[in-house]
This record gives sequence, C-alpha cells and structure tokens, in this order.
Amino acid sequence: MFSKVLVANRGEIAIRVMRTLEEMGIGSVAVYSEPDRDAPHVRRADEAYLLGPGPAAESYLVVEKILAVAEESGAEAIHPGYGFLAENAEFARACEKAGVAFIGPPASAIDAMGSKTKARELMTKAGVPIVPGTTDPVKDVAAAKKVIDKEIGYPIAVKAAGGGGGKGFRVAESEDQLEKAFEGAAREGEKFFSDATVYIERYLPDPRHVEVQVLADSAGNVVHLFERDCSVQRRHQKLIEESPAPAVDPELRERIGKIGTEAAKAVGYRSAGTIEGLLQDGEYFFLEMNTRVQVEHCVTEMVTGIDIVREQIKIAAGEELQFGQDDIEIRGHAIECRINAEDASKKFAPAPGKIGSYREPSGPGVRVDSGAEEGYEVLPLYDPMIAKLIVWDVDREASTRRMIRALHEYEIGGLKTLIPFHKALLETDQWRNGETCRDLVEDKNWLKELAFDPAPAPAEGEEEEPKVARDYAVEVSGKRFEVKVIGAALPNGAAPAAGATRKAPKRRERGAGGGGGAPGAIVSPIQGTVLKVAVEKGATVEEGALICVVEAMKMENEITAPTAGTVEELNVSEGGAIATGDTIAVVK
Ligand code: MV4
Repeated sequence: MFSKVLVANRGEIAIRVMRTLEEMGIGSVAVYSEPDRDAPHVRRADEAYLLGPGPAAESYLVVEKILAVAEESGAEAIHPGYGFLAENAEFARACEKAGVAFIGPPASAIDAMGSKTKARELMTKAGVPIVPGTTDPVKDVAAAKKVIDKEIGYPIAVKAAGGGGGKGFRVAESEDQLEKAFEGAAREGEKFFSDATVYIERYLPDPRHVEVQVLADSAGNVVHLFERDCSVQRRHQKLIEESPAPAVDPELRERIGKIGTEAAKAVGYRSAGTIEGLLQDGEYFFLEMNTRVQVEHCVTEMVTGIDIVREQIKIAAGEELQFGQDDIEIRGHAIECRINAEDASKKFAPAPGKIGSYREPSGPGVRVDSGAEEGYEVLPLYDPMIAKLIVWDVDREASTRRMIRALHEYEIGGLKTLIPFHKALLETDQWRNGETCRDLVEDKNWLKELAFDPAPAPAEGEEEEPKVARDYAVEVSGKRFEVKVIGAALPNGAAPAAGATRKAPKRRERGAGGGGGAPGAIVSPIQGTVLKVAVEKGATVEEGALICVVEAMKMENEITAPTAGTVEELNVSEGGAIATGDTIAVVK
C-alpha cells in the first residue's frame, strides 16, 4: 500500500479523499493556489504545497507543477478527485511516466470513453444498448438530414463528440431547427473540447437520468454498486441525486447493473467509474461513461456501505476486490443535495462571497461533505458547489423527511445558497411522486418564490480581539508549514496581519443589481468572457430582461436587469473580458 498520496484537487472532494487516506494510515499531500492558501483542504492535509496563481490553468491544471510536488513530497500516487485533471488521459500517462500511480482508470479507457462516438461504437460492439442514432461522426447538415430521414426521425439531439455532461448538446424538433442545432453543438464542441465533431441521437421526450456505479480491479473483477437517479438537474448541472432510483425495480436493477459491468469490461476498465444512461418507459440506453469518482458517489456509499474512494486507492495499489457481486446489497435510501453558492430565484446565478456564520446539520443518518467553514470565501474562480448534504434512511419517504430536517438545521450566513431551493423542491408533489421535476426547475414563477430577503448589512468592526499568540502559515520554498508566533500585539491594539484576521478591504456588494456601485449599476458577480450582449445602450428593458451572457468556469451565466428601466450605460462587448465587480451596465 502507498504511504503517501497527493490529492490534486481542492474543496470538498480533496477533503473527502484525505479522510479516507487518514483512515488507511496513508499520509496526504495537498496542493493549492494562491487564493486557497488558507482553504480547509490545505489545513486538512499532512503537508501542502503552493502551485501558483488562482486561475486553474496556472495551478490545479498544470501537470508539471503537480508532478514536481509529487516528487518533492515523495508521494507515490495521485488522486485527481473530479473535474480538473480527473479525466485527462495525458495526465494519467504523465503520472505513469513519472513513476507515480494514477488513482483512476488506465489512460486508454479515459481516451476510449472521452470520444463519445468511439464510446458508442465500442458499446454497440459489446452488446450494450445505446440511444438510437449514429456511431460515426456526422460531417455536415446535409449528411445529418440524410441519416435522420433514413434512420432516426425527429425530434433529434445533436451532441458534440468531445462533449459530455450536456456540453455541446442541442435539440431539433423538426428539420427547420436542424441547421441551428447542428451549428450550435459543433461550435460548443470546438470551444470547449477543440473538436467540432458531432453525432446525432434520437431525442427522448422525458427520460430519467439513471447511472450505474462500477468498480473494476486489475485482476479483471468487475462489480456494480447499483444505480443512482440524477434526474433533477438544470442546464445539465445535477442538483439532487438519490439511490436507489425510484423508477427502477429489482428486475431492471439487475439488467442495468449488468449493462454497467459489460460496458466497463469492454474498455478494459480499472478503478471506480460510472455508466450514465437514460431510462425511458422501462428501456435503458447507454449515454456515456464517466471515468472518475463522481460528485454523487456518496449516495451509493450510504446504501451499500462501501467506501468508493478506499476501493479506488486499493485497486490502484494493485489489490484485488475483497467482495463479489453477491456480497453487495442495497439497504435503505440515500439522497444528496448539492449546496451551491447560487441564487435559484435569479436563474441560479452564481453568488460568490464570504460565508458568515456556518453550522452544519448532524444527527442520525446525516453526512456533510463540505469544503467550507465560517469565514471562508467562495471564489468566483472555482466551482460554486461548496458542500454536499447527504442523508440516509430506511426508504425514500423517510429519507426525504430527514433531508428536509437537515436542510433546516444547515445554517450558512452571508451568502445565497441552494438550501431554500432544496427545501421547497422536496416538499412538492412532483418530488414525492418520483418525477423528474423538469417542470419545476424551469418554472420562473415557482423559482421566484424562493427569492432571498435583502441581506442585512454586515456590522462594522467585527474584528477579533487581538491575541498575543497567533498561528501563521508560512511557505518555505513553496512548501507550506504552520507556525505559532507568540509576541506582543501591535501598539494600536490591532493583531498582526494574519490572513484570517486581516481586516478585509471594503468590498462592493456582489451580484447583479445588488446595489453595489452607482445607483442602477449592474455589477458583475463573476470573472469571465462576455459571450453575448442582448441589449443596446438606450434600450428600455423589463425587470429580469437578459443583459448579457458571461462565460465563467465553462458555465454560461445570464446577467439580467434587476429592475425595469433604460440602459443608460453599457460597458460590455461580445468577446470582451470582464472582472468581478466591473459595472456591466447602468439601468435606471
Ligand atoms: C438526452 C436527452 C434526451 N434525448 N439525450 C444529456 C446530458 C445529461 N445532463 C442530460 N442529457 C440528456 N440527454 C437524448 N438523446 C435528455 C437529456 C436531459 C435529461 C435527461 C434526464 C433527466 C433530466 C434531463 C435534463 C435535461 C436533459
């Protein structure tokens, strides 16, 4: 077994992995970016190393820097978590080359599943049912027309071959929408994956998203850990996940479990992976395979009692699975709610900022996987998911009640989160009946009811009493150490300038229309690129009208008018960069 493992990630998943490492008696190495210096995942590790500036492209995504830390720290393996480098075959190869174990699948399996057309072809050959459509790339609109008329029929979905998770996904209900859908999918594929290749599937009207968790070791043992239902999602971002899936009976469970293990065998898989699929009228279709540990792996851990991260680590160290398919049982029901710093009433706009008071729920059947704490700043640079709340109980109904109870206990002050959204959704008939809730997550009026009360202004002078003993983090040649400095407080009584107690510069209120800056100013809550500007200077707009679309962290964020009025100032143009706090427009 390894004695030290580097965790190439941040936030809740980094901490999640470190917890298992500690239980296994393995040392943990954190890496961090400059703004993450005091982040919980850094303090949770046995040792930590600075990677570089905040943008992931200069820190968490730099393969050479991460491998250099592995070498310096003596880590024998790297766990990539999810996101960042987790599904980067080149990174997996670079680890191998550097003599460091990659805690994940072989690079060849990442490659095979990374191309969705290749994956569809492989799965067909292995006898795994795929959504009807093409397995070859479709080169242009004319070719698309032909294959749709001959084999598929409308409605259809055009999907980017390099895509996944809904990126580069467009629907055409009829031929007149085909060109727009084709070009949209190709453009997004090019933008996000440098690959404009697309393929075509039959568009299923109201499927459920059901995925199968698999584990495979290097001895050829492959098992599945049953399924998860992730149908509650918005713009392909999952919001709530559960296991078992409400629409799956024991017979179907066995059938899709087998599909999962067959799919894994077909690519010579090793480690934990997920077969994503669509379930429509009792028919199950392979969609794609995620070659990483997923955000929602926890619900499976709760119903099977298996620590998926521990199994990943053991498999990477060459150990064989200690249980077979018949040893794995599903017990009770687990639900996970993603706690994102987002405002559901404002089209799920990112709501970064500093967390004030923070209290996690606890008690029977409650698990919180969090990367946040009191005083933690949710940065617009990274994913807005700050924590996951997972509950277990004997069945779906009890589990729902437990989740609502835990959501009421969860106290996150100072910024907007999805907690009110989850509380409201879990109380609906749609959820109770096990529906996909697609109507609700798109229902503007329903979401508007979740609007937050205007936040009270934070009290001034909320500074800690000066202390004479202080803990500091220092970096020596890029390696992080924690030191305690004991000395006199400064003459004015202020504490020495430690990160945690430094008085923050006065920050403008964040969030569109949050009242920051000049009256009527719409201030950008995020940093990113302006994809689209929907208004002109001098235009009259209604409340909630689209002003512009800002892309940040591969997500498109709609900036809307907080009030009706005239666009008196407009400071953005398509393709331009925008920083947090910039004034986008003034609407009066
Ligand atoms: C589909 C689909 C209908 N037909 N593909 C792909 C990524 C995932 N985030 C959702 N995806 C879908 N792919 C075909 N051929 C519908 C969806 C879909 C969806 C599926 C299940 C539950 C909720 C959904 C919400 C939006 C889109």
